[in-house]
Amino acid sequence: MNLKGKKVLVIGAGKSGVAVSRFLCGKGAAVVLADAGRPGDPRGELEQLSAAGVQILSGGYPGVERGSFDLVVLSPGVPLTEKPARDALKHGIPVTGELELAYRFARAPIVAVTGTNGKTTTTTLIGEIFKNAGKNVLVGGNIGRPLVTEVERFGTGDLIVAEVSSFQLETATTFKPKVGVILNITPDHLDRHGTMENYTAAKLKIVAGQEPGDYAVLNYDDAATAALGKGLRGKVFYFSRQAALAEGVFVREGKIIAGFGRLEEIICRVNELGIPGAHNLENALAAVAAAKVMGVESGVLADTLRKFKGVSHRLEFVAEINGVRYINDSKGTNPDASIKALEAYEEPVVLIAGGKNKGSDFSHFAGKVKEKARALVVLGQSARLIAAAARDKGFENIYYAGDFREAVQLARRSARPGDIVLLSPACASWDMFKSYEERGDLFKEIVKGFKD
Ligand code: UMA
Repeated sequence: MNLKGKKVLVIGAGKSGVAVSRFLCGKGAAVVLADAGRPGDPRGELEQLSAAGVQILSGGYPGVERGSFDLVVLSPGVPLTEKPARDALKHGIPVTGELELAYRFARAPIVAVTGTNGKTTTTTLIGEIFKNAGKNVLVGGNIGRPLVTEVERFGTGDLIVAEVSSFQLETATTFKPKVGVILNITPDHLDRHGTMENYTAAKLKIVAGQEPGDYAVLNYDDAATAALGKGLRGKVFYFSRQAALAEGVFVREGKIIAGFGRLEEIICRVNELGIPGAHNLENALAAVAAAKVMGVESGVLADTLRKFKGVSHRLEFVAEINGVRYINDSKGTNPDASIKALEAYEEPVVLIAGGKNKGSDFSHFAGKVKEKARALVVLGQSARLIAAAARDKGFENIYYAGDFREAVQLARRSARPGDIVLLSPACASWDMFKSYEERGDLFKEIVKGFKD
């Protein structure tokens, strides 16, 4: 891909757009970076880009006509229905995204991970496994580190482990990882994708372009995901928590086993895993499968699985105060993720939930609240929707919080010694925060301010 002298329009001046603009600039392209909003510039990145010759437009987009641009690059948060994307496609100007761009410049093989939930944990764990196996590894993507920033520093003997979202896959065209992992597919981002079919189609792109010699690692227990294995050209390697597989990674008698036809290898015992919950077992099985098809030795795998303690904002222990344990699961950004968080604990839970509504249905989640929670504190754009769903299930111990700080205080007051206060909002953070990280960090700060 020759970018020298090309006129490129980048839409969205967030993490992705800034990284893409810097990359394109380095390749000698003439870059216009446009944002519908008015993004701040706390780290002076936009100022640096501007000094490097990038034209920055905020509060709207420039017109896109035939000949005005050679390429349009969308940030993941920008849908294909935005005007510059529609106009570009109308005029035959290619539209792409950061994932595809990074792929075109990648020399290292890629292990890519998608799924509605568990992406970050699994990506991080796979990264750790390969690091422990002695590989030079780039871990990036949707996890918060745009691949394009560092992709060229990694050679054919190295490895890229990428978390990829449905948003990023939507603009991928030739992206083809050596190993593509799909963890699960449950309703999420329906406000963006419209239907489950569209959302699934975006996820499928991670393995759709694979060829013989590539691997598709799929969840055998998740019907929607398992079904995607039909008709792929890459080799399908399943993982399962529930069924013993002739070929794949599975659990038998409390042990994680990798099976290759008649050959079986015991990796370690399930109860040796350092991350809690059935969903994390699935993440571990997926990571083992991805590592095994790439030839990682079982000893390295077992060692990493025992040491790995999970990622921030995902069932992250914050503190124990007056016998109450506070858990930060700010990354629980859809109902299914928060159901899994609730299922991970035996103790009564005081749950803090609510945030930006992404078109989710909260009824199943509300059933789990009724089963597991002592109290529910709701806040944000979807507070009333969640409260109504809980009431429909016969759950009445609900508190409305005006802001985030009040929500944590209300949860503290409702909790009794032995309880868990769990922040797992089942919603995106974008109605009140810039990101789930900002939301989780504030939770930790407030909790750490509580005195015994
Ligand atoms: N913007 C527009 N027009 C639009 C929408 C947004 O101009 O139609 C502008 C906004 O005003 C803002 C900028 O675009 O200034 C934000 O771009 P973005 O939403 O793509 O966010 P980035 O900061 O670039 O972060 C993106 C991913 N964000 C999203 O997919 C929403 C980050 O994933 C990712 O870590 C980062 O690129 C680096 O690759 C976050 C995420 O929430 C973690 N992902 C979703 C998820 O995991 O559920 C998919």
